[in-house]
Amino acid sequence: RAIGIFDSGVGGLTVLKELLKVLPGEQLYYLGDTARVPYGTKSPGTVLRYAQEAAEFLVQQRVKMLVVACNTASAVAVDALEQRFSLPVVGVIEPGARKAAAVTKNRRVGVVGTEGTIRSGAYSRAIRAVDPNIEVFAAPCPLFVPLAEEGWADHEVAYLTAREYLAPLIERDIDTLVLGCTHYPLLKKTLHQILGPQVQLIDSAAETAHLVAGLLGERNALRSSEVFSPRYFVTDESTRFKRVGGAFVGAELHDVTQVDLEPE
Ligand code: DGN
Repeated sequence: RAIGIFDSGVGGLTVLKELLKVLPGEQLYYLGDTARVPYGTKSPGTVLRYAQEAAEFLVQQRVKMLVVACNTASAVAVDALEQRFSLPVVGVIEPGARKAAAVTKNRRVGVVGTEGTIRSGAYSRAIRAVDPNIEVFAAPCPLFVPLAEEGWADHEVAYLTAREYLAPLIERDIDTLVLGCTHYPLLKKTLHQILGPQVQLIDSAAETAHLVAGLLGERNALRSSEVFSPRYFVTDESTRFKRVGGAFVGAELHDVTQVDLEPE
């Protein structure tokens, strides 16, 4: 049975890409709610409802596990999904938070994400649950999402935008920065340039893939000789998803089906 991954749109493909690296022998089903993206600016109640509908769809496809690839949805929906469905539910916040708490030396951690993710305080809570002595400084960086989708992650505009957003975090002398949004791994190079080599970037997508691999027994899957290509489901027409998503994954996306999540 497949692993079900969902996100508000193309961003969660950064998580899918990491999963493909560590679990090439697993069938992946990816649902991008492209008709209702973005989740990052919406209220927690709306995001929770969207996440429940997305999860319901994947459960109907008989997936064995749910990966909530969207940080905004992970921040508000993981507990509710765990209660509603009897299968493992993995969000992206916990793995990124744990890694950040493990690597910080000066116990000053920065978190960047969408408005919704930062407003929820989910990363701060998860980091401080590991070590209450860590100080967490958070900054919403909403413009990173369209910059990444436009293919401008390494462009001067991205650099100037990032410099504005990161200035308050640099002032706080952070030594670790959590990339708390699906799109932000694409900006790693730009963020490194601004923060310098002394600040470690934590990629929640990669950390989540490692956690999933651990849960499934990584070695068994890696020994599998069969390599599956993912199936994609989207809620809007698929043209833009294929174009922008293809650039996120670094490969052409085949097998994309449009579906309707809204109850009749
Ligand atoms: N996928 C969202 C997240 O990780 O928070 C970003 C895209 C969005 O919905 N704004």
